[in-house]
Amino acid sequence: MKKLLVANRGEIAIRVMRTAKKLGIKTVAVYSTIDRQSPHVKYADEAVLIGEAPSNQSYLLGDNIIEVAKNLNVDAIHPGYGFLSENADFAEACEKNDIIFIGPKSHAIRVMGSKLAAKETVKAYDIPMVPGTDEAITDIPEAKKIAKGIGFPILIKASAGGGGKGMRIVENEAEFESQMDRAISEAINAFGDGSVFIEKYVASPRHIEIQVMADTHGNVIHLFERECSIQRRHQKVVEEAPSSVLTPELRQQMGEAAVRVAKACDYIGAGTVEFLLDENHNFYFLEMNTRLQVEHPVSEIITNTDLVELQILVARGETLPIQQNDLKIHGHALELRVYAEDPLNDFLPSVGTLEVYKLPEGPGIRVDNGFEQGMEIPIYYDPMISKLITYGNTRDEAISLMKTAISNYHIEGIQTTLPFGTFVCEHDAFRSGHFDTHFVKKYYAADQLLDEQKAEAKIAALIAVKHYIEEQKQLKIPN
Ligand code: MV4
Repeated sequence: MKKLLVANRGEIAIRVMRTAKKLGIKTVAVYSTIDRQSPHVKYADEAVLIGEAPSNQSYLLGDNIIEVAKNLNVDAIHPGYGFLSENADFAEACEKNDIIFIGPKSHAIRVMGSKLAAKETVKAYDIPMVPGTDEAITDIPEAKKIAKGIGFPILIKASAGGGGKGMRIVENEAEFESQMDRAISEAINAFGDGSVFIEKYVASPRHIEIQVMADTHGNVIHLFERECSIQRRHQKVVEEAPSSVLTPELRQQMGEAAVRVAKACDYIGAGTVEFLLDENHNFYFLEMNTRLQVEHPVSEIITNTDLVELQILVARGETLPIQQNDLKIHGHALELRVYAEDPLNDFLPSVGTLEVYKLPEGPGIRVDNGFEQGMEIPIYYDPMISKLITYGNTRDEAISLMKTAISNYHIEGIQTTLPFGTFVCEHDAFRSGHFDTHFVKKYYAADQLLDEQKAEAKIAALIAVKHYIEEQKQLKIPN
């Protein structure tokens, strides 16, 4: 593999190219008109304009990207996350054009893209699943009987959904039919596929996911878990590894289950198996994400690995250089997603220019960044600017360093989720580890930040007064 094209933008494009450079592989960036001056374009050895700003006229045009790759003699395409990363047709088109798609085969992408096909595929592999139906519901009265058997509340999920899209809670029997009708018509509208199924609603779960890695020789390993319960409307904001609730036994059981899920779909490369963990520490398979995820750095840090490097080795047909027994957890890592969103204003996108943009640095701090001072945040794409990652020997160390790093991250011109990160790091529920996926809804309101900011302003004012008094004293030294 001599030349790699990254079909993405922002921090992930740079992240992938960083490892390609380390391995002596030439890099090609693609960009839309609005990204002409973006860091990912400057960072690459070559860069090609592929279209207009809207992603359906640029980053989503698989055929154009493959044309560019062929013209430049590209050996492999890394799709990053989002955009074409979970597009089975694109993975197939790469293969047909003799370009390595850095990811699993299209079969695995397709199977996991359908929640019902996924359940069907892993069924014979002894994977715990939430009680429910495993076929598309066609007979609503029959489904209602099943729902009554499971007990309300239940959840209706669209097979083509995922990541929280196409879900509906049904609180009681009386609203079953109407919610079912709505769920089906929503699924048809959103995904062109009205297949839905039902599951028991797990009321206060934690979201725990297992990182897996598989080579083309049948070796599959897991790289432990990430805890991703701190999310807002299915958008993760803070992730960490390891989770503070898993025992070594549970970690091993979940890890082994994740490996079986990967084996069930002949998985190749980096993947993530999502589980729900209930209050009694029962775990249930939810779905598999067939890409490198945003939050992969926390796993890299606690396992001392480079997941992009492993992806590339596996894509070249090499055997995984590490085995399960080589892996151990080292310390603790935290990640805060820095979004151009205003936590004081319902997390609305905050548009504008990065008038000041200075990254924190130092031991235990990693920033995966896609922007620089003076740039505007385009409205066309995901509003994530960077990921602030901290790590230490213990969870407390990582949290404390996160607070310091946030205060040394200087952003002016737009509002960001940095102050929200401070809120999380200072919250007792987070610090003690007693939280679930309802953390943000349950504890966060804008006035929490305002109170915190007022307290900080007060301290700043006191320090200023102290300085002033000291200065006055020095001025009054008699000669
Ligand atoms: C659930 C659930 C409770 N019970 N399934 C949301 C994302 C998608 N992967 C599945 N999701 C959920 N499935 C059952 N049977 C609760 C969620 C859920 C959730 C899961 C992970 C992280 C955040 C979440 C927020 C709300 C709901």
